[in-house]
Amino acid sequence: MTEPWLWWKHGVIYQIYPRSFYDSNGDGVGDIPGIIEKLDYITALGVDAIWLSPVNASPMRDCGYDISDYYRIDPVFGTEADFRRLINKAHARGLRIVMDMVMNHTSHLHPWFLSSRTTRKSPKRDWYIWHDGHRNRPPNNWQSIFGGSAWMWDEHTLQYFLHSFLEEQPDLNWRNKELRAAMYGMLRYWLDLGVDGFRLDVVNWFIKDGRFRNNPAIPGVPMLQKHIHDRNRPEMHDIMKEIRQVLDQYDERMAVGEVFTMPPGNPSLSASCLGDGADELHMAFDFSLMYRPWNARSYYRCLRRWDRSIPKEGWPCHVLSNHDQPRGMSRYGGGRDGVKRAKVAAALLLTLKGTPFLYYGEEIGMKNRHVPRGDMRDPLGKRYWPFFPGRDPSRTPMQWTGGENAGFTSGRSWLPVGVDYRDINVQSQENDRYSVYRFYKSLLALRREKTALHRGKWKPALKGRRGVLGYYREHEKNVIFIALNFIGKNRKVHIRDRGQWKVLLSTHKFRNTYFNSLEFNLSPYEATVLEKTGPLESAASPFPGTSASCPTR
Ligand code: ISL
Repeated sequence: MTEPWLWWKHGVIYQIYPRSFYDSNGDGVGDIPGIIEKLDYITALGVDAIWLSPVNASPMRDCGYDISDYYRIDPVFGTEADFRRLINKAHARGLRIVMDMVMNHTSHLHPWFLSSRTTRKSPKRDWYIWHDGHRNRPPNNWQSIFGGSAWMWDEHTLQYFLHSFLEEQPDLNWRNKELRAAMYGMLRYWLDLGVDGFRLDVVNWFIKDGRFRNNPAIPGVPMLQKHIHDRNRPEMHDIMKEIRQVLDQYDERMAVGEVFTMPPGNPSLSASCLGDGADELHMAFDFSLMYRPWNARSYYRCLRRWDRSIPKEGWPCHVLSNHDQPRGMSRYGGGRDGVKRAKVAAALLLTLKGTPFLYYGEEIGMKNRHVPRGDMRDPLGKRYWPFFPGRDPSRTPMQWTGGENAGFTSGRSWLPVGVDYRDINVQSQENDRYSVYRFYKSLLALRREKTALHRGKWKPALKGRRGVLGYYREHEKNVIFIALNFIGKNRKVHIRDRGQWKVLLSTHKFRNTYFNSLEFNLSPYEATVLEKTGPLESAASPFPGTSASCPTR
């Protein structure tokens, strides 16, 4: 029997970086009322849920990934009433809301930490990770991902505390049962309010080695270490099980884990966070594709590895861009070929087996923007300039129009808008049927319409040799074939698969709409989606971004 439609499994999730989506009050920072104003846009795009990067109260040392009150909404984004309004209005449109929960650490200004650091006898002392160290030296060699030792000396109580990120982000002690209970209570608060799910920040870092052993060095790579004792501990699975139990007390709620490793992309570790497929997280990110060069073979290998890692009852998800990484469009090289590659990437993301995550602006092919030092907001950029530009370049405001500030704000925008906003913006792309936006929209509609695309099996057929990736998606009688040409040369698809094949959607104009076998030519950077059909119907001539079954106009 066909499983009922599940929003997080069969739908598509759209990540919003709230500071940069839409500013409703002219203070230069995006806000929740701004997201509410754009709900029609989000619904029309055709996604099923939105994930908001953190909106909780925060001193913003790490742009909200340093929470000082889990129960409040930061005034920069609006009020608790605004957030409730967002939930209600989104739900009225059939859109789900996913909150970003940062529970590995809090802000150094969270009352728990303020209490924890007042005296060693504080009831909150053990909610964080404190240690005497060894003869004026930190307890061990653990390094913060943001640079330097992960231990900070506290003059007042004469102990070190752990911070895997900034020193303004002290790590919580998940071995403490009271802390766990407080966290689960907090999750319940938001679930009771109607939140549909959580993206769990660095979920693989929650538990640290109880004996504080040193991490081994990486031979030949000075300064770096294998993080085996401060991350990826086996005990993390108990926490994921407990989180799942909290969610399972509600209907259709979801948790997706950010599993961040160095080097990035560890599919088996990510997949392990799904447990047996039903007892830990619903989904976990694997970032392998984001770090791959634009190469069909290399993409195929990543996808195969990811597919094989997922437990039988588990469900994968896929992501090409987020607020920490350079935007896909910039990785694909920008320019004319960049746009073509972005469409191939879109077709890939939206036709794979597993939940796709889109990052705001990806649907119009937004690029990274160089952010001058004086405008930088990301602490990483400030710390590592000029060697690393930080993460601001992929967090610039959504480009709505070709007007002032790209239509994002009437004030002075918190980060400069992309230099290309006059050419690349929602308004112009809505009216251009060849645009990246229109292609995404068609793909999203098609994915929703075709059961094979949102639930079917994934069966690779062309494994990236000579630049072409081809795979089937199959669900009961619905059979779909996707052909993706990653390179700027003509290629042939030659698979003897008898039957009638109908082109549903393509980046290119097709002379025929129907084929008797999977034998056809692919133009440079062409992405085409075909469906196995019954007898020949009259051949319509498709054009980019459209299909007979999913017209865009
Ligand atoms: O952003 C990174 C490097 O460019 C990553 O190393 C990042 O720190 C890692 O993906 C963990 O990210 C998450 O937790 C951080 C926060 O700064 C990120 O924005 C968040 O996505 C600390 O909460």
